[in-house]
Amino acid sequence: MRPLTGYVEYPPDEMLWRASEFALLMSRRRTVRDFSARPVSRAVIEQCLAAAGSAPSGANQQPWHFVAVSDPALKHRIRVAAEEEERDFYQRRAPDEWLQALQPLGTDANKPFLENAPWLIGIFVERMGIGADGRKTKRYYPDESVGIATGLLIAALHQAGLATLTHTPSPMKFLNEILARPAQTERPFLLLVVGYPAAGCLVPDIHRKTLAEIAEFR
Ligand code: IYR
Repeated sequence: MRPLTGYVEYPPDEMLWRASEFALLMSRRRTVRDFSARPVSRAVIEQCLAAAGSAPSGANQQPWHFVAVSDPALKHRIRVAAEEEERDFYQRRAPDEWLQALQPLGTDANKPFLENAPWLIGIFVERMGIGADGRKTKRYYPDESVGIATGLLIAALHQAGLATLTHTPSPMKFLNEILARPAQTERPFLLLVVGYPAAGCLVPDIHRKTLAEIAEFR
């Protein structure tokens, strides 16, 4: 154990102001599906990944791995593989109820953003470790941990002025192969598309639940 350092306390009025400012900032985040090809520097992505890596995790195992892809050839391979799965999803696998739920979002099997956007971040969950003796070691709450890290990553990218799309091609096993991640220990969690919104980008006219709808106080 060592003393807590780095903690900052704010006076109550400043605390409320900071909380409100952050809520306002995050209320401006929108998922975007139409990306500009404008490049984004690797340094920005690195800092946002560093923020993601600050997430709390089960037994501090930090069971996440991020693969940031800007290489056009790799992005092309990911697009081809994802669209193949998505065609099967939209044409065969998806139940009507699911397709109806997706209708307001206007999604389909075409995923041009997987090539247009400057960065794709493949996020993997380390489901187990391999000990020095080669035996499997347990991971605790890996999905919760990687979910929290992903939330921090999306918030960091948003506050840097970048748009994201949380993309979940299903199934996404192909990401292990294309991004050369060990399938025995890691499972793809999701693919985050990152960049600037395209000029004239449209978003679905959907609304967030109110505070009263999502929370209560007792
Ligand atoms: N993976 C598909 C379908 C899809 C599923 C959900 I749940 C969404 O919120 C959006 C899309 C796709 O990416 O199109």
